[in-house]
Amino acid sequence: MLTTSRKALAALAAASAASIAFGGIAQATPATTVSSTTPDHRGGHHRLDKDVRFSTFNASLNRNAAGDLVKDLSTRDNAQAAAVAEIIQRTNPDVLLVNEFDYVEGGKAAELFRSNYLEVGHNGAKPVEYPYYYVAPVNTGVPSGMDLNNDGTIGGPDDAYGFGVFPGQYGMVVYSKYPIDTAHVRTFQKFLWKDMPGALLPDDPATPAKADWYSKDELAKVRLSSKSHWDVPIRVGGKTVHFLTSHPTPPVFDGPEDRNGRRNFDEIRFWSDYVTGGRAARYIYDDQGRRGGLDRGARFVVAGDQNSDPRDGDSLPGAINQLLDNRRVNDSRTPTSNGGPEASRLQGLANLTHRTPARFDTADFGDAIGSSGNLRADYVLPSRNLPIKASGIFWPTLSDPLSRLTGVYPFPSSDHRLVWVDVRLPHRR
Ligand SMILES: [Ca+2]
Ligand SMILES: [Ca+2]
Ligand SMILES: [Ca+2]
Repeated sequence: MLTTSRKALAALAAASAASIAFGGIAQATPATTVSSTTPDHRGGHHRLDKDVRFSTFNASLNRNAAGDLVKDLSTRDNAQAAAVAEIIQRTNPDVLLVNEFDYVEGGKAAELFRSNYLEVGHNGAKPVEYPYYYVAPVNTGVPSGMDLNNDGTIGGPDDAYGFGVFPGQYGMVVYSKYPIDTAHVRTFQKFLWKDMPGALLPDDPATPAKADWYSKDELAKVRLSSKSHWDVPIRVGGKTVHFLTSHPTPPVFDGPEDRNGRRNFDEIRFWSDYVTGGRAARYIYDDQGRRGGLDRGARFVVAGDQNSDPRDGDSLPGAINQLLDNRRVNDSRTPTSNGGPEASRLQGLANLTHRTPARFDTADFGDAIGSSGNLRADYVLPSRNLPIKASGIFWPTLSDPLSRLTGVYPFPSSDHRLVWVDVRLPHRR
């Protein structure tokens, strides 16, 4: 998702906010080598342990109208979908979250992308097969019937439960080579923001009352998750890994009340409390009415475009650190690329003042004057009990032929890069 500095907001507001803000702009990244470890289910060799590749990719496979994605994926001719699919084939994740993939009831778009793009080899890349996938409704584009942006009228993308022009825009899909324990999926689409203790509810600066951007009546309905939060249990060799997926709102496109920055912070906090479990997660309830977070010792991987760089950009200070510094999270190894530092050098501007090393960047926001520059926005964060064996970001340098998949603005695939992490699971004997 395109993130810009507040300076650029006026210009953005004047333009068509929806398409720019959430930019269905496709862009790609040069690739790094990703052949380091081969899980034994691929090679067929018996091993005691299993390395499993978890991945996240904000693929910009959102469209401007309901039905457009299905139309695009119904043929094999969509160049952007093909570039996205080839990136997935070149990196070959075992378990993959795709952000910005419009939700279509019954999984039609997810199935079309699988059959027409993932299972078809592109430019010599091997097809990838995902027997399992998971999709569910999201809050984006769902009319709230309330004036949530306080502009005096009700309706439009900014008054929806999450920013979007139609229900399901900017949704997400999980693909897996391993079985998904669908019966035990937990979704948190409808969790109310006010029910998080100490929630950073925004304040209307024009009134003396505190935390009153939303009225009491609105707070009784305002949801925390801008898309959804899903706990998708993956079954690997007799073990369960909870794949914790979400896509917190960009912390921009609002006013001095910073309702999006605050929501972004609390959307990230949700998973931190969830994996901490026990008392910290007591307030949590899912869409089925069950309470609490993960058990101590559970295995998990948090994945998604969190729209927060630890040191740069516009998210609230400490937002992503809620996860990075959580003692249950393994951040011992940060994925890197060679294309990120090259793009940062070539684009200059805000990148010149960044403090996060450019080799950690996962999103290419650098070209526009006043932009936030390139950020570390996309994360794959395993639990402490899952050792990291390898990791990477698919962002090849321009001299690599695969950089045609990531490219430069306007991007052939997405403005975000695929991030992957290989973790080791003890194999059942
Ligand atoms: Ca409104
Ligand atoms: Ca106030
Ligand atoms: Ca950067």
